[in-house]
Amino acid sequence: MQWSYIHVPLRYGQGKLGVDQGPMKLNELGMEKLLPTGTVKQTIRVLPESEIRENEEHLKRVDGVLHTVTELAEVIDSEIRANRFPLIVGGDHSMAIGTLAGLAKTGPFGVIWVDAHADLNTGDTSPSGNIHGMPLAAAMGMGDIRLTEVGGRDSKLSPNHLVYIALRDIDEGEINEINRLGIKVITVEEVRTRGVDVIMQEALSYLRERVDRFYISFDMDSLDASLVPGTGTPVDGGLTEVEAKAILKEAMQAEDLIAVELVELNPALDRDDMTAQLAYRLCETIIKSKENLLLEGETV
Ligand SMILES: [Mn+2]
Repeated sequence: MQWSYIHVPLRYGQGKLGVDQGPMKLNELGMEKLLPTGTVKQTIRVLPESEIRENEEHLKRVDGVLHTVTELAEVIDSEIRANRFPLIVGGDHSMAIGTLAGLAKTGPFGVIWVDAHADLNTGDTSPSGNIHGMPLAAAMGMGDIRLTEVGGRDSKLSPNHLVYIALRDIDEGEINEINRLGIKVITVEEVRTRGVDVIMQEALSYLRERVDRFYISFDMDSLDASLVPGTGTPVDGGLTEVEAKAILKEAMQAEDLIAVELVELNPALDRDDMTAQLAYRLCETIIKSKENLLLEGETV
């Protein structure tokens, strides 16, 4: 299996400076050494700020987001078709509009979304107008047509092909949608009381009853706020490092996993690189688990 390492230095999906520096920070910490020989590396283009024209209150910097996710969708499509395994690092979570659209071009798939937030807002329900809170709505065909039509008109994701893990800061409009659509949610409490092995087996069986492959999108704010000062919207009551690694390890060892994404590392907000170092260790777990370089029970 050949890896495809994709940088997405996008920050226009939210308002804070610095999240665009996440991918380069990981490189500084030594990502190049972790990547297996033969990995194909590329960086998705991002518009310079001087070229951003749109700043609609309900969809901020939408042209900046669209520019990058449209290209990312094409890249993901071609990498999957080339039989490579994408590791996509961001960047804010609006980039997932591109990942989801690109994967959809290659057929149906399931999603494990590890995040404090549901990212299920539309321009109409979002309190902030930040597009990083909208990727799953867009993929399900909800919201502004410019976002839902990235990578084609059809809906990219079915609500019952999605499992949330670590959700705990949900907007009212999102709660209504999760209930209406019947989306599966696994809380931090369940991860802790039932164990990662059990909840991951449950998540994977749920998806496998419906689709034959899946991807995992990991937002740094799924971790507890005390561990991740270097992310834009930290939330208390999140995952421990051990839990996060165990979730990633279980996912990476599944043969039907087709891509992994790590988002919302913001080095400008970080304290002594602690969030960046943690993100780096998660990448180490991601790569070594798939390459079978971890010993049984070891989580790096
Ligand atoms: Mn997110």
